[in-house]
Amino acid sequence: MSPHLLILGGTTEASALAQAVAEAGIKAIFSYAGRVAKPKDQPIPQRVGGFGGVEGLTGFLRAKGITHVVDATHPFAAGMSWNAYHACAALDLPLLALTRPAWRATREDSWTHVADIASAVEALKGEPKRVMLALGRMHVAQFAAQPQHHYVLRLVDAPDVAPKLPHHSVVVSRGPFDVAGDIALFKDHSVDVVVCKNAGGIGAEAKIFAARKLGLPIIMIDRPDLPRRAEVATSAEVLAWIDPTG
Ligand code: 3Y8
Ligand code: NAP
Repeated sequence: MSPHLLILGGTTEASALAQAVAEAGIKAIFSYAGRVAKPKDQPIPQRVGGFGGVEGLTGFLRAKGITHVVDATHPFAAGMSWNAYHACAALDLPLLALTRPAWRATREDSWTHVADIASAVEALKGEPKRVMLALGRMHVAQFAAQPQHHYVLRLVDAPDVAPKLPHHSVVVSRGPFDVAGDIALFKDHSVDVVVCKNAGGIGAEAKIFAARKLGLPIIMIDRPDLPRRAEVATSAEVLAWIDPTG
């Protein structure tokens, strides 16, 4: 039976895989959660929106005759990854994760590792600072617990309601980002500290190099627990997994 792939997307690597799959002529569907107004267009059929939990995903996989699932979601999209793991186990479907290694601090870096968003908020206790919140939109409200800072918020879409932070600036910008741009951003906003997730990958790493160049400390949120599943780092490995005969 010829393969029919579901790519759970939303990352630079997922988009690269969609390109490779289109070029290889493999039948596939690309899936977005629908978190942003206009997700990037893909060269293969795409769908937007949740599936309705494990049950909804299982039903989708059956109805579409999906033969392979690639979890190419962001390392912090743990809910989707766990749902994919359980749905594929229920249907005995092959599941592969397309992941990217976590960033690692060098001797030139000054990182404070924290376990989650709440710990990052806690780590911001103290004197007012100018804080670059490179976390997107979904977790901004939690930082109202530390209202003394001026927050620089980088968001994919302009917020429809003003963030509930007394002192903040909004920068509407969708990545992938570049080092020169992030250095300029940090300088223009006199950033003192950067808060980010250990996303890994190339689309979000500019801020790591920019902070290093400017000697800025980083509060680094470590990754959540993800299911144990087969993992690869490149589109070529995914294609080989789908068709080992090449
Ligand atoms: C909807 C789909 C591509 C994919 C591009 C990558 C790189 C640029 C860097 C900073 C960090 C952040 C955020 C980020 C990056 C890539 C990648 C990546 C971080 C898009 C996209 C979707 C999303 C969802 C969005 C979240 C938000 C997180 C902004 C597309 C552009 C902070 C993650 O407004 C919202 O609700 C935004 C929600 C989940 C995290 C959050 O909590 O707000 N990504 N980002 C996906 C869907 O609907 O399924 O249009 O491309 C994808 C990308 N965002 O092919 O070019 O691969 O990581 N995305 C983080 O890393 O911390 C920005 O500002 O430095
Ligand atoms: P999440 O918390 O793991 O997932 C929450 C729910 O959103 C899932 O249970 C599922 O709903 C739906 N969902 C998530 N990803 C989906 C996808 N690719 N296709 C269809 N439904 C999806 O997810 P998240 O952290 O909000 O991430 C959402 C999307 O943004 C993902 O595509 C992810 O790759 C991308 N992204 C996230 C981050 C981040 O920082 N979290 C960063 C960059 C990109 P149902 O249960 O109804 O199926």
